Amino acid sequence: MEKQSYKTVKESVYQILRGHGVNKIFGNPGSNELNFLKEFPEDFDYILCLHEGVAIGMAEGYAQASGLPGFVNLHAAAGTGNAMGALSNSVNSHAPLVVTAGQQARTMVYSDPLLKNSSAVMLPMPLVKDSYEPLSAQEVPHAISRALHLAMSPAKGPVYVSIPYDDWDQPIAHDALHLATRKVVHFGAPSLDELRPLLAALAKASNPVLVLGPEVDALRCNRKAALLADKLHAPVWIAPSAPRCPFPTNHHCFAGILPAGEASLAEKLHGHDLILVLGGPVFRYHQNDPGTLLPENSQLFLVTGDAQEAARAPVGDAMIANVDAVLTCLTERITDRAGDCPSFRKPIQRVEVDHSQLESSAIFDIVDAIAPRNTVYLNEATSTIATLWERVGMEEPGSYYFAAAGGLGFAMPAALGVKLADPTRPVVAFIGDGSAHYSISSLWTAARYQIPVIFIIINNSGYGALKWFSQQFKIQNVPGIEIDGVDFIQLSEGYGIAAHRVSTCTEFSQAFDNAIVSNAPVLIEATIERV
Ligand code: TZD
Repeated sequence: MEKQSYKTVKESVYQILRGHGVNKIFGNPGSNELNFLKEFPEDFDYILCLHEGVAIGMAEGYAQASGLPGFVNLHAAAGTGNAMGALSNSVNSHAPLVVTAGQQARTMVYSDPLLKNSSAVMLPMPLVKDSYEPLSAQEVPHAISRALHLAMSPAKGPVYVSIPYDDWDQPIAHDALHLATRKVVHFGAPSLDELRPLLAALAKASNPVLVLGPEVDALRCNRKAALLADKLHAPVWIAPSAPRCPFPTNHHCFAGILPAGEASLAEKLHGHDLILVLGGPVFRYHQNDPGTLLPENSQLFLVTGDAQEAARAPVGDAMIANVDAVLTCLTERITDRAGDCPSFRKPIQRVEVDHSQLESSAIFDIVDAIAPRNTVYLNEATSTIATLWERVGMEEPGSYYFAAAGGLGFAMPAALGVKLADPTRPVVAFIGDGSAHYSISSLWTAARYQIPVIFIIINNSGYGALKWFSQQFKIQNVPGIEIDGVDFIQLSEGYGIAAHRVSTCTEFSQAFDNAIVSNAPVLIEATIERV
């Protein structure tokens, strides 16, 4: 029995996927992929995405929220090309993806046929951790097994494998049988001796500050970070350009999200003698705002599981280690500072919910008041990011996802992947009327598989973030930043999703309330003033 189920390359690859907990394949197939999909096993789901960027975004959301690898099935060079924008986010967010693409048959490639992926290994570089095309059919199971282990090892990331389609029905090599049960584990906890310099620096610091990056949330050690902040009486900032929320935003130590410019960031950290950065880059800037990297008289210490991030940091000492393990040790060893921990949270003036015209702050206040506390948020209404961080409480680990390289088209599919990974948590995606178009066909996948995500299109009739940047740059009359004449209700209904247009606070509040109880995919178009 056992032997029969491992007879072909294809059967052994499905068995390897089962060994890694993979039972969902996100993809958009072509003729090169059909051999892999024929007699599709009953214990797997094929999630059809109508564009490859959607397949990658959805696999990324699924992988980040489930902790399992995301497996993607693309079509040759054209499918890979369409996926590249989305891959730029995945490589930056350290999403553990195995991205496969069908290659033409080995027996045909010599003649440069249609659908040959020439230089397949080079194509997705540098947006993957590794890229490979097996040299024989018998190597395919090993290539997939290696890709899965590599994608899941720190620092995690996407791995690409190109597979000729006549490989799938070939017999396997006998030693492929071992691959489905192989385990690769990673520890990376420093010894107490190795941590002593950091412990001593923290004990000596008179005014320490914590800056948290996405690894804290990925390792689900947000509450340990809160405990450490409490013990140190330290404010907690989220590292700039945050793709995740590593700290409960309703906690009294939460100071906010750091600005993404050198001078403005250093100004926020002014007065702190020790800056401890946990699990993120130092720093991911966006605005060109030259200045000193750190305030005067302060020392920076970075703890990260990513050797590249440690090496790249332009300032401060770094330790490459598992951030969760380091937090465990620090919280056990650090003694509480005397007195009560002060509050660093800024108070918020909430918007009155009445018949007045909606604005983005009202949208976030209403959502915050109605949504259950464990709701997961995604934001791609790019001019509203700071407002969301101020107004929406995010308490549990895994409460927020944002495109890690800023590539639009991430939030709609990622929301679907997040919901598939954990159907018990409500998922709300705020999408700009500009961003919506990069992955609009996500709506079809939401309808087809009945994935109950709430999409809120914040419609300000244009590229609001670019208008803000043009003001900063003092550039006038920029073409190409106004969008008019899109009917999101018709688009949404055309893809099979119920949709409602609202423009006042009370209308939005009612529509959102209904959406939360409906447990069905829904789109709310919230029209706000043109920016
Ligand atoms: N293309 C891609 C794939 N990613 C990008 N980040 C951009 C273009 C450039 N871009 C931004 O960085 S923000 C933005 C663009 C076009 C405007 C998005 O407009 P929106 O949201 O309507 O979605 P706001 O709130 O009006 O900014």
